[in-house]
Amino acid sequence: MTEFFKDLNRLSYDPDSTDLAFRHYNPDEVVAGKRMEDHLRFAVAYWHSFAWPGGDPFGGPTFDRPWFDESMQSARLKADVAFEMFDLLNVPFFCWHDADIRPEGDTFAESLRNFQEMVDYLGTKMEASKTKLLWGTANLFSHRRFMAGAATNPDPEIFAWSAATVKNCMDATHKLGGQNYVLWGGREGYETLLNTDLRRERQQAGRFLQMAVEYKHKIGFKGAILVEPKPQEPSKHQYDYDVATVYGFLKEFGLEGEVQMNIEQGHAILAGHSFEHELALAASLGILGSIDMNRNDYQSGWDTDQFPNNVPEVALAYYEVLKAGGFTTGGTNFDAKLRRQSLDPVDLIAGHAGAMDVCARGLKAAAAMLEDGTLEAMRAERYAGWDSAEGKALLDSDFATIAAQVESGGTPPEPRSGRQEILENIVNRFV
Ligand code: XLS
Ligand code: NI
Ligand code: NI
Repeated sequence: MTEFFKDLNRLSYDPDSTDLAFRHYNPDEVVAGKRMEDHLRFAVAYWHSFAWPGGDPFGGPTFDRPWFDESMQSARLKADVAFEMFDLLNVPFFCWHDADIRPEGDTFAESLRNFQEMVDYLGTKMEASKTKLLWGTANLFSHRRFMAGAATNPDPEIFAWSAATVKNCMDATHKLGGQNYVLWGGREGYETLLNTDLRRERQQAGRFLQMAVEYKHKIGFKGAILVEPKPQEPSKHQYDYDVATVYGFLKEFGLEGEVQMNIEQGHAILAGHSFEHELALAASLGILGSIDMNRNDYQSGWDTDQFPNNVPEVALAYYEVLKAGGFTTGGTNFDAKLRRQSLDPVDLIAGHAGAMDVCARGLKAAAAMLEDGTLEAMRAERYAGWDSAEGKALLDSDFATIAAQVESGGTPPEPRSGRQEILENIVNRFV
């Protein structure tokens, strides 16, 4: 045990507790035919919890962690502390970027050596732990070399550097038994058209993603490749704006059967959508992979990456996940960071524990709404006309035939209530 969490004990399920405990998340409790842990598949994000120093645009680091120097010894201490937290929280998964787990070297080769050594170190830690790897990914946005993008960079050397980085991150994810590999488009976008060849950059991004898919098959990685859409920040215009945009992109490059989505609540909000919209759309397109369950401040217009704390919202999200059949390789990653005044180790535990409870409540509410069935029955009733013989025939017909029928018809159709308030009242019974 390191010094960091030494005063804290493993959290347990205790609905009456007024102390640090799970009051709603009970991993073994069966909800809709499955253990809660197997539904929710929680993951801790290594970067926000252990690598982020608490800076903002107006001030530097606020967190004082004993591993905040770029040495291998500190990287190992960080991993020791991370696995202690995974154990305290009893989480089944974690996620990393290469840059979170290893110190940057002076050359590519040196960074790679550090990375591979740390991947082996994580592998050893994982053998002694229940916590598995939900996904790995590459940080292709923090270092100044990526300031104009990675795959979409005007300089081919940066494309090559990025491809080599993703290749090694995919190898590492495969080696650690990762269930998915994620590509978030970091700075794959632009600031001004005045210096940007938009057409060329999209082609580069498409080819890059094809190469990732080709490499997945080459090494026999069985996990899913996931793209994480985001409309802005850091780039003013991001090519992977939202689920609909990315789907069009996948179609253009022939990847719609190969790549799924990692959908983040905060990114959906930035795109002007609700989280459940993005989830429902991805599910309807057959590309719902995994979720980043961290919310944004609704006023800031910024990706504030806060732990979820709104049960009704979370319930509607899990409702879509459950309707889609639940996660397969995916899970619930907390891509969330503490507020920068939350300095103490206990804040890290409380942030995650509270978020896990909120998700548990959301999941139970979603399962209850599905089991009750009223929402689905009312939706089905609303579209029942399309199940009739006439309704079915309509889509195989043509404008002229349809017009002839309508022109010779009798009474005009009567509009019917969409019953939104009644439906919202039904949801309110469960949350
Ligand atoms: C940033 C993204 C990032 C991805 C992983 O906004 O959410 O954290 O999840 O690169
Ligand atoms: Ni984000
Ligand atoms: Ni994310």
